[in-house]
Amino acid sequence: MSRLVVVSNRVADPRKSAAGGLAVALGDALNDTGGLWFGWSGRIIEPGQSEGSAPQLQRAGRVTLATVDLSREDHDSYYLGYSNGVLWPVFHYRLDLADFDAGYIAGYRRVNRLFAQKLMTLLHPDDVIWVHDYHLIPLAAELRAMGCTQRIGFFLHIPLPPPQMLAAIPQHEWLIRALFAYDLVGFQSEVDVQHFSRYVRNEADAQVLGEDRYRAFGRTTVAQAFPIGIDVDEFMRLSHAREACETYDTMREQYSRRRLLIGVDRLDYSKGIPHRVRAFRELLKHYPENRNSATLIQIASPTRESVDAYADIRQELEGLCGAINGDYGELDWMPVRYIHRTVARKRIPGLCRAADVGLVTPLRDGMNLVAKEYIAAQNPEDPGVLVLSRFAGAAEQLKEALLVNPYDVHGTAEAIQQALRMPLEERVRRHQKLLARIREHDVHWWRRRFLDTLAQAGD
Ligand code: ADQ
Repeated sequence: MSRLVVVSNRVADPRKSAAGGLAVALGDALNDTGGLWFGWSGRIIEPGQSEGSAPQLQRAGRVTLATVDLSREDHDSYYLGYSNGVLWPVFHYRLDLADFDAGYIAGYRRVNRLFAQKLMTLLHPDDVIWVHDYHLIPLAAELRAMGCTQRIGFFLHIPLPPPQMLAAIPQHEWLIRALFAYDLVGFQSEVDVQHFSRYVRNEADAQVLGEDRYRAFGRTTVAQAFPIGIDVDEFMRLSHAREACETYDTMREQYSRRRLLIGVDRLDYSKGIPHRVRAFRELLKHYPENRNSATLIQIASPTRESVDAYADIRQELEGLCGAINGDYGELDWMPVRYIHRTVARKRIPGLCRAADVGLVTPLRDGMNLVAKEYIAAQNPEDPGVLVLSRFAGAAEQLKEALLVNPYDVHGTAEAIQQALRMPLEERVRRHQKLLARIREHDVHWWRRRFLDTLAQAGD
């Protein structure tokens, strides 16, 4: 059997917990198969310090972690600059937040070349290489230029925007051309595939060869949707473990007479957290029965804090939560509990199970795993209700959630009220369907389908 080589910006010990969808999903996938996981070590070499030349290798169970360090300059232009200052906002439809500094692209190219050079020294002839996410779009093109002939697949964890929006990136054509160096390109949702297909037909005169095969730039690739899932069984096991049960009991005890709503996200502007908090304020305003009762717990883990847009959203959110607590709070009740921290992974299922309503309302999201975790954590005999943004990739699958437009603050408040009042029978019916769906398309299914398709692509 060929060895699986996973490449992503960061690697993480798959035996430890992580906040971030990619780390969680890849950790689960690699734990099953074993293999090599290659990426940045998280270390930055300051000017004057010397860089190690060979990748650092470390064993983590069945997985070998191979990491390289980055210089300060490369980190700033590749990671903060091009990846998170250009690609992340534009791919999340936020041209207004993009910082098109012409200097970033050189660093992005340099780091992709560096990754390719270092990875080449570790490859075996029959390896299958699986590259992840927007940081590494040109990696296969670099590897091919160095003579790599192994099968290479790419999976984009974030959305692909419509062609007109993609075209705002000065290097858009170069980026899409680079995707054709892969044998298979995977997206989260059908909408993303449609955007890819429209882009390559209109901007690159691509021929569509059938069976999701596209020919352009003198190469053929296959593009398909592979909606990522969670490890449902593992998450359920976690739900019944001591930490989750403790968290559940504490929450239910503290909020015994109250209704609980939960949001768990990285503090990212794509997640729509301020819109969600405004919707909650609207709920308190229009449905006074929820005052002194409904409590929103919003957990938002710190992320990318040295990018300006992230500092702005943090300030906005702190102001909003403070204002709502000031306007509606009582001596013994605060409407919003905002926690700017990463919660231990083992506690998340307990929190989700204790919540009557799960709020997953991103303005745009590739998939959103929290939506699936919320479903997996529920008590099937008395489940909570998922309120889900129609702009999350997950909405293509999770039709029995209450789907909302997160920009419509009033409409979202109405959906929350509907969730809080939903009769048990309807909650159970919806939950059963949602659970069946996330079980069928779990993380193991996702990995198998991607790797099986990659094995056949290019034949
Ligand atoms: P993310 O944007 O990181 O992932 P998401 O899919 O929601 O988003 O995954 C977040 C993961 O981190 C979940 O497992 C969640 O439990 C955990 N997490 C989030 N906030 C946390 C907190 N405060 N404390 C502890 N844990 C926390 C990207 C894309 C998504 C896509 C995934 C996987 O943006 O659209 O679903 O990759 O492909």
